[in-house]
Amino acid sequence: MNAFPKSLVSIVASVGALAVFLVLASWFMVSQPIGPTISRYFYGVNNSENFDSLSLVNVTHVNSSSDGDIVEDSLKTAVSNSEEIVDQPREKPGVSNEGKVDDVSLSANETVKATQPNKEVLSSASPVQDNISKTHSGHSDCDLYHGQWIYDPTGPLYSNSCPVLTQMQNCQRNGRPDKEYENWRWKPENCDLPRFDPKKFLELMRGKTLAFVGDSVARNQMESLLCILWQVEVPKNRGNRRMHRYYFRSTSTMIVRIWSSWLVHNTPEPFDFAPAGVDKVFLDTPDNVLMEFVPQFDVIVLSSGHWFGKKSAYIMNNEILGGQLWWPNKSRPKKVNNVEAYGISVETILTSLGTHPNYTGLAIVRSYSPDHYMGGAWNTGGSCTGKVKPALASETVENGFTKIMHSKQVNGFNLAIKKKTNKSKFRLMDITEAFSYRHDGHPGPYRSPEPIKETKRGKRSRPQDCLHWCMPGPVDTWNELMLEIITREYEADTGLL
Ligand SMILES: *[C@@H]1O[C@H](CO)[C@@H](O)[C@H](O)[C@H]1NC(C)=O
Ligand SMILES: *[C@@H]1O[C@H](CO)[C@@H](O)[C@H](O)[C@H]1NC(C)=O
Ligand SMILES: *[C@@H]1O[C@H](CO)[C@@H](O)[C@H](O)[C@H]1NC(C)=O
Ligand SMILES: *[C@@H]1O[C@H](CO)[C@@H](O)[C@H](O)[C@H]1NC(C)=O
Ligand SMILES: *[C@@H]1O[C@H](CO)[C@@H](O)[C@H](O)[C@H]1NC(C)=O
Ligand SMILES: *[C@@H]1O[C@H](CO)[C@@H](O)[C@H](O)[C@H]1NC(C)=O
Ligand SMILES: CC(=O)N[C@H]1CO[C@H](CO)[C@@H](O)[C@@H]1O
Repeated sequence: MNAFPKSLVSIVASVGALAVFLVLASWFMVSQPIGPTISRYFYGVNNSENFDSLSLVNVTHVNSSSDGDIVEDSLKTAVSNSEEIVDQPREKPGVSNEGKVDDVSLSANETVKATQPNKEVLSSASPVQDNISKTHSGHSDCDLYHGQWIYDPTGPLYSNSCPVLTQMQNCQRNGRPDKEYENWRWKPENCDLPRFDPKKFLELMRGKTLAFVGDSVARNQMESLLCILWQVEVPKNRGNRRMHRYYFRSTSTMIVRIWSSWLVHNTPEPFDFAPAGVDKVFLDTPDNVLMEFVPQFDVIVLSSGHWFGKKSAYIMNNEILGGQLWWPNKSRPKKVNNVEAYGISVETILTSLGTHPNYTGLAIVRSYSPDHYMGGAWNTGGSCTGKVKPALASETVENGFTKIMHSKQVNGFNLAIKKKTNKSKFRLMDITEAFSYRHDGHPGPYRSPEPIKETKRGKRSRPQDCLHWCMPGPVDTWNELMLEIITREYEADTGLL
């Protein structure tokens, strides 16, 4: 067990099976009206060597979503897909586990594609991008998501003294000795991605509201954006019980964050044969808190994925169709595993946005964020220590789990586009490939001010964070991509191209 400085711990309960590590977290909150409680922990099953299947998750809701946000956050790691993978041969850590998906009986036709994630990723992503770019002209056609990381001595967009920066992502303050990871810029093949211009962003978002909705990785991006904007204006904290809100008075711009682990409805309450202690995730029902506020949001950035590693029951049509790390009756056919569940959840939330009578905004789906645990899983000494530069293409290790999650997400996105009826717009911010190179961008052991204890490898060591992103760091690029998407959208609309 670990103890972090500023924080606290609390919670957690649990139940179930396997090992639960309670890790504390610290949270740095600027004048939040209601002090959120944050708990963080890693937990997961023993799925040792197969780091491919690692995913991170966690959790927390302080109080249920019905009373709001008190969003808390926690980081937990769980081995994903584990039920399907646990029996896999250990000697092939680099081999993707998509084959396992086949073991699950799948009812939907689309699931068949799971066996060919590589092709699916490429082929399904491209058409979306093609379509999008048709609405633009000139430089706006440029594909932002294929390219390379180039060294840029200009340095980061803000310093780590930013007041909203969570301790766990403040790698420099936690003693990380190298700093070069802050100085790489993403260079799309055929154009340049402009350095973030905070004034331009606020001007574009004049009178508008941008909402980050999702998990702790959504928080990571939101804090990056706030730190960037902080350089030109200190916002007013207008958070309330249901959401974090920061208001920029100069342009009447609101930046909001809503916690939503899966983006769809979920509850810990017992349901049918699923007891308390396993989360019930209603894959065909959108998160009602998000949907309540949707009409107020001009831009929504959706972030999800890693919670599909958490122990859960998956429900559709009020029937339990599958589960993750939970399936008590082996003779009952399991129709939905966590990978399928992810794709379905993406389709559900986007379809709800795209058919909402009053939603006219832009929904940006941030694609699955890759993690980089090497030499083990998060809970068996997996590490990203010592990575100080982006990987070369030749060095990247294929992560089968990331690949299939990405393909399911893209598939859900494409299916939802087909069902759209209102004036909203959907854009896929496809960062997965670019960020697969950034094994150097995670806190690793420097997720707390006592990293020494964490640098030793081995099963006894404290888990590293090779999932979230240091700030400043590569995650800032997500906001540059987001600004580029918004720019293209708004400038196209107003004919300013
Ligand atoms: C987890 O690891 C422990 C110790 O190695 C072992 O006793 C236990 O059976 C494992 N559990 C699973 C689910 O593999
Ligand atoms: C939720 O909030 C209520 C009232 O605010 C409080 O009594 C309760 O303990 C909270 N539950 C949790 C799990 O924090
Ligand atoms: C699968 O697709 C085939 C042909 O496309 C169709 O006939 C069949 O009904 C589909 N099955 C399901 C479960 O959707
Ligand atoms: C993609 O573009 C094609 C041809 O321009 C169009 O028919 C189709 O409806 C578009 N799809 C989407 C999702 O916009
Ligand atoms: C397990 O599932 C099978 C098939 O659905 C069912 O026949 C059986 O009664 C279930 N057993 C229990 C203990 O629920
Ligand atoms: C949409 O807006 C109208 C008019 O304000 C309102 O009556 C209706 O309830 C809204 N519908 C939803 C689903 O929010
Ligand atoms: C502006 C617009 O097209 N709104 C439509 C959005 O979708 C809902 C539900 O399908 C329609 O009722 C709206 O007219």
